[in-house]
Amino acid sequence: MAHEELPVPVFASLEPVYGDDSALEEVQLRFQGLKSKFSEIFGGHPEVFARAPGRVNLIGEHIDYEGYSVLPMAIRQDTIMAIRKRTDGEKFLRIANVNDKYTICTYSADPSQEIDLKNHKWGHYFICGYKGFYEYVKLKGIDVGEPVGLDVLVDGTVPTGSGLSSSAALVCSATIAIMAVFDVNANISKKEVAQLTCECERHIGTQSGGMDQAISIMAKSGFAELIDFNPIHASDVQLPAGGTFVIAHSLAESQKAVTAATNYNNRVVECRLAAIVLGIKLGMKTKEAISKVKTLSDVEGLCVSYAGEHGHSDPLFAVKEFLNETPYTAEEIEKITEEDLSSIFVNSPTSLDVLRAAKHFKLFQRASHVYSEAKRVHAFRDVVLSELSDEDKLKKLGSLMNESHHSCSVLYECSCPELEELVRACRNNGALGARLTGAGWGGCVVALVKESIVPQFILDLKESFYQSRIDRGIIKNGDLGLYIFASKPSSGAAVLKL
Ligand code: NG1
Repeated sequence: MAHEELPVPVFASLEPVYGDDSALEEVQLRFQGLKSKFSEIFGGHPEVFARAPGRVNLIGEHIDYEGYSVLPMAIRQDTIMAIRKRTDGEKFLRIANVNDKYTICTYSADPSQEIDLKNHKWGHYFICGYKGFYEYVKLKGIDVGEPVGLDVLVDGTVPTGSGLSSSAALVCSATIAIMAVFDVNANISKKEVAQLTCECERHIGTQSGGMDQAISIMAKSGFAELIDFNPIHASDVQLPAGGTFVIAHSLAESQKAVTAATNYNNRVVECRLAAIVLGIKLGMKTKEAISKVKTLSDVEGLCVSYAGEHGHSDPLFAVKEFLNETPYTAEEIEKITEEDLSSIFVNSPTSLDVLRAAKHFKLFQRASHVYSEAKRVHAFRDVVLSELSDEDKLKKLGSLMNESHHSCSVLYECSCPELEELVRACRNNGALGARLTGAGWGGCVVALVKESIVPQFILDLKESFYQSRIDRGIIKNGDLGLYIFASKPSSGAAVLKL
């Protein structure tokens, strides 16, 4: 059976998840710590544990929500969780964290509760999984009885606001912990869990695309994955020998949920508007375009046919022809759509927030990024599968990463000064390619570096980027390993019965 058709695995020891190298001891201590803190806070023992990793996206940024394939790999850093059902009739969810920075959050056990988006709390991510779980079992007609109280303790090592998907690691581990404690996980495929957890995370108010949850659930140790959507499908990508991905934090924290209206969701809305305008210009009836066209992939066929009529094959040909480079005002778009933007997005409160916050819409730039980035993902995979030598493959992959960064920075405008400085520093210190990874506006850079120079690369990057920040007290010298590290593709989510 295909890997993604299997359920999330259940293990009785840590080795199948973390391997048995020197780091295993550290993980064992972490789980022991989780157990003892659980009994300190709640008394007694957890019934089951769950873990879900963060990820680094190698290429394919801001295109998952447009329906295009992406190419991430899971990292070792993860969120682990201990959980137990209450048997005393108490109907509260108590979500605690081993890190005192995150104070205990208490919620009712009512799965239909609304998440208070205006008052952001870390525990909300657990509730995303909780609500999504109940929606799923209701839809599938699975009886899990009346809601009961839950005691939960979380320990996360994915740095937050870093573009490494700490939020998805938390949502995914919450969802599979809840599935495991209600004993329904054995009948649900990873593919379904990936789809479900993506829908779960949307409860936090970001219109996220599904890449992070898909890789967190479906990752395989040793492989990056090409993830396709609609339907979700993962194909293994074996990266060429001799190269290592180094992840480095720009130290600018990206607060995705808080800045959604001007950043992340703004881009989702701009892409939809670009797609609708293209649809209309390419001959769709206005009403039809507005109701049917959700993403740029929906009108790619029309763009390609138009390009074909003019001796081209690239959808960008239609973008250049039909979208203006100067930003559009809402009124200018409304002249084309013959409908108010607020009525187009009437069913999406988070999009209405975007419309209220936006001054103008850069349709040409966003569509150009999406179509070109989608092509780069396939070019990346084609290089990996090609007959080139490993050395030549690595060079080409590095160039594609550089092109991707340029597009994110100039066309999609999701970079920031710290990320730009760090990308430059990586390239100056010998990276074959470097780019922002994840949503951007802060967070991490991923650099492709020849394995033989990794230790020197890290030292040089410390000197050129981090030392001045250590001197200014922004980070501690001893914590540097949290902000810059090499990463191998690691394994996906698991349930642990220890
Ligand atoms: P991060 O970097 O984890 O915030 C976000 C989205 C992805 C994807 C990337 C940009 C969520 C949970 N994740 O990732 O789906 O769109 O941005 O490529 O919203």
